[in-house]
Amino acid sequence: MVIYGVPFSQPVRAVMWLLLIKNFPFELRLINPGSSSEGGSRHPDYLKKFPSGTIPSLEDPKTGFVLSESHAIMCYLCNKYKWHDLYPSNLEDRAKVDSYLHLHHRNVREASIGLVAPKVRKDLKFSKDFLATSKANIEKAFNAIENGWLNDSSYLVGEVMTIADISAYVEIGQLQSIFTNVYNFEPYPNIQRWLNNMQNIECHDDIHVALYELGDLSKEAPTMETIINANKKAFKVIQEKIINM
Ligand SMILES: N[C@@H](CCC(=O)N[C@@H](CS)C(=O)NCC(=O)O)C(=O)O
Repeated sequence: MVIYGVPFSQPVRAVMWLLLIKNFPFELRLINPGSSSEGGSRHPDYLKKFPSGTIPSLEDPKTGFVLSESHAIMCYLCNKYKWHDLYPSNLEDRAKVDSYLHLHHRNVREASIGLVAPKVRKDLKFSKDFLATSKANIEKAFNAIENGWLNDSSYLVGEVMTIADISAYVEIGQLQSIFTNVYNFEPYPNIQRWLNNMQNIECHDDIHVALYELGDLSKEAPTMETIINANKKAFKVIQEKIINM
């Protein structure tokens, strides 16, 4: 199985984390998000296979099957390989996982757009209104998670971690003080408890090497060189992990 993307990307990390947890070998092909140059997600060669021009994407070289969208990829892999521990076969539990996966877009996903991207991409201009709307969406989503999804359970859908938690964590987890340190989780004790649980999930550290490398972004933006080196180091760690499977 080939996965296209870079380790710093949140949805790419979600797909790779699932594959590492399942000890499932894959090839990571580096694709630069948003770039229309060769090797970029907006280059005509990439767009021919993956018209939405985003990472992650999956390609099965045996069948020629191609797929974009991290949630579709994770559900497809879980269905194909019957990973029902992470994507329940019970229809009601599965529907709850799906419900979170749909909610994630334009809600929890705003964490990257409204809190991390402005710190990392100094070349992009975000208007005050855009950032304020984004922050309001994040707060609304975090309140729903704090008071609803995690109110009386260890994970988003009950007592067992699912792909919903993987997807949520790559987005919310990146904000913690051990990584970018751009959000205060004090008002959210249930989310803090869940973040601590997720830190103990296997391969957590391997999948977050790029973030450990970038470090605290609350005061200073990383240079492009730091970002490139962080992705390179993370790529190497993931390659080693796959070789040793
Ligand atoms: N909903 C998509 C989001 C993918 C996404 O936004 N990927 C970013 C990188 S983190 C990307 O490819 N951006 C480049 C672009 O849109 O041109 C998913 O879950 O896969």
